[in-house]
Amino acid sequence: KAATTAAANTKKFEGDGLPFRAKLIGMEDLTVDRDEKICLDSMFKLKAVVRARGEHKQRIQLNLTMTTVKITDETTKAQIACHEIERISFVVIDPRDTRAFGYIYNTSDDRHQFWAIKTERAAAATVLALKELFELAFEKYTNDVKLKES
Ligand code: I3P
Repeated sequence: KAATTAAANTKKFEGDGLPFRAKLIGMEDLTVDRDEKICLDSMFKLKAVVRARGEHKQRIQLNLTMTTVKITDETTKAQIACHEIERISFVVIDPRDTRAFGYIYNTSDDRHQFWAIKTERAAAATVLALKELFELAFEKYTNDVKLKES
């Protein structure tokens, strides 16, 4: 039964994955791979940078697939980033803005990039979908381990 439920849950992440319209607030390297306060400080700083510039934020599309978060430019469709789920170590919701969230992506050369994103709708929907992906990935990992052991 549990397996059937998990399979049904994976459907929406197949192919191009689950899409979300959003805007890119900004990105910067942090010194840690998880810390709510450091992430929120970064979020406010990146928002201030956007305000100071006085330019529109870049419109993007997020696609959540089984293994990655893909970020593309909404207008040109050019790929901006492709983040493997297993390299995302922390997700944060902006308590002052229901449409903003961010996450830390750990690069292969061990940098901790914080990506700050403004979603078109409630950020909680995107964060919940991300959480589902983490759970599915963990489930798959534990099942693979069990298979190897049996
Ligand atoms: C816009 C307003 C929008 C914002 C937009 C601003 O300012 O704050 O809410 O979109 O950002 O330009 P104004 O009211 O002065 O037109 P988000 O809520 O999606 O951030 P943008 O220009 O970066 O798209």
